[in-house]
Amino acid sequence: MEIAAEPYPFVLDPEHAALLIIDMQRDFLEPGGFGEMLGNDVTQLRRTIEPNRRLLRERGLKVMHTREGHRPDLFDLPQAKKTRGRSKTSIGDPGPMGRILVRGEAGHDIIPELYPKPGEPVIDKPGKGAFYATDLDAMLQHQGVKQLVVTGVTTEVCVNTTVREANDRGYERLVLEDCVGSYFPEFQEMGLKMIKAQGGIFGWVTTSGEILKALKA
Ligand code: C5J
Repeated sequence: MEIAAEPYPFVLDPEHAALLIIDMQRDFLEPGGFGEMLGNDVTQLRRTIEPNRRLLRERGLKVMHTREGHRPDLFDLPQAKKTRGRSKTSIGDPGPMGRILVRGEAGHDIIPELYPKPGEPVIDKPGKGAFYATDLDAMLQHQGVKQLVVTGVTTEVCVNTTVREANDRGYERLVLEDCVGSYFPEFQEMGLKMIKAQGGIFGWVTTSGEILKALKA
């Protein structure tokens, strides 16, 4: 199934593809969450909710979700990650929606609009990349997945890191530009340009409209 994409059409094999939705968590997307507390404009991320929801409704692909966060005892939180940013409130501290980026807390969970359905695995990851210290690679291999359709937030951080990790592991990667978001418009633009530059050095970029068109055909 050929999908119009940049830098050139992507040949999707739905039997061997999965939709990987990165970190659509309340603390990153919701007004009043950790992201907004740090001064970020969450509307830049919230515009991705509806296209992701349309994609999920179509149900043409296996679906996996990720969440960035840490064990309640924080044994998996590097000190360098905890102290970076010199913020008065950091990961593990009480935040507006429970302890910040700690598993089991309200803010760590996925937004209700995209909440995983039974049978859709959720990968809890302590890092930015979804492959680091998780069983994602094993799950993809056992499910015969060779292609990843990647959506979620944020474009230049967890999406880009995961796409690069997937590149080194031999997966093909298609990123949907209207379904990924950054708090910073310039990073959104550059984050996507970096993926598709040099003949698609980290992958292909298209829109949810193009993939939905192909899946419905
Ligand atoms: C993600 C972040 N999910 N920006 N995290 O991108 O810290």
